[in-house]
Amino acid sequence: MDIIYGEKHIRHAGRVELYDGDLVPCFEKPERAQLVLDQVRARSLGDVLSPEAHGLEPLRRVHSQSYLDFLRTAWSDWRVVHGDTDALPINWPVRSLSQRVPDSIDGRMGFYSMDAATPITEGTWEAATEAADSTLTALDRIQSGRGGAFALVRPPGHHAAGDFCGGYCYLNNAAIAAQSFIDQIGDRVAILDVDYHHGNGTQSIFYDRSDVFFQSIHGDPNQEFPYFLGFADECGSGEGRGLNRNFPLAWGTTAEFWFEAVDEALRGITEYQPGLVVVSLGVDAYKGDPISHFLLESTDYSRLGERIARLGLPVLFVLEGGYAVEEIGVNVVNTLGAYDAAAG
Ligand code: OKP
Ligand code: ZN
Repeated sequence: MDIIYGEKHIRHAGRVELYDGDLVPCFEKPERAQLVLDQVRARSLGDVLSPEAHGLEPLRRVHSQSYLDFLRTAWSDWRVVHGDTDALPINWPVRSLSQRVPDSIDGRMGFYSMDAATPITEGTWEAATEAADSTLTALDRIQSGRGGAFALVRPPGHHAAGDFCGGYCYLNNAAIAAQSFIDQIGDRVAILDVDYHHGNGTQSIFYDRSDVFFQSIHGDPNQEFPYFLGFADECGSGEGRGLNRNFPLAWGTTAEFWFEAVDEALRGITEYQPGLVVVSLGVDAYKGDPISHFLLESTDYSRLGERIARLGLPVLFVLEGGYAVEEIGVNVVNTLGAYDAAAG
């Protein structure tokens, strides 16, 4: 399959995130994408192509203009006040607080974010927009009949909602591509999110929509980030009722139970008959992941790719999380290689 990879992601390299009460080096770092690229090349997965610019319009279809304006200007506004450090929020407009947008950059950091693990740096806007462009370029390749495609991107996207960043995510790459497909083709999209964390951003963007079927398999939000979305009783609303499905699983979940959820989700996709499947491919359900608590083996990712191929549908794979840098490339390419082999 075609792999889309751009180098601007290197410009997004946050220094620290707030983690278990400490400021620690960011888990979501440039090395991740480089190690995936190494494996893509080592195993000759396919042609590695550069992203093509698609402009801001596809981003506007998913994110609010005010959020995009914030993201584009946040670091330079922050720099004026705080100097040459990464921008991090520290206060959020919860419950009884006002939902008006404050003037100050500190206030806006909290307004447009959900956690203190998602720093905005000098290169964040460039990297995030390039990731969206890569994902849209991967979609173009699929539409020109090239089979599956892989957007090898960072920063990831599935926690980013219409108007906030969080969970290392700024622009929702998977949602932007799904919406672009709908705008161009008018057919339905199924999104399967296998990242260890619930894809709260993607869920919220399409929650009331009948043209996008979102399913996520993840750590139970009673135990795990993002804590405030991803429960099993979130089924979609209005026209989207029945087209949102969550599979929250406990810490310690092994492949046996994880694949029960995968198979159930794949049955749902077959029934829905979409024109495109987008896979939010985080590989942090892997047993060696430093911030996660599932127990998948590297070989399980080959099983995943094979099962996805059996759908017989065009599939756009988008990289999300995965922090065990030794194995992230192996796990990703196991998935994609097995998909290619089984899809023929
Ligand atoms: C991003 B992606 C829990 C800390 C959680 C944020 C995790 C973001 C994951 N102790 N910090 O879905 O891989
Ligand atoms: Zn994750």
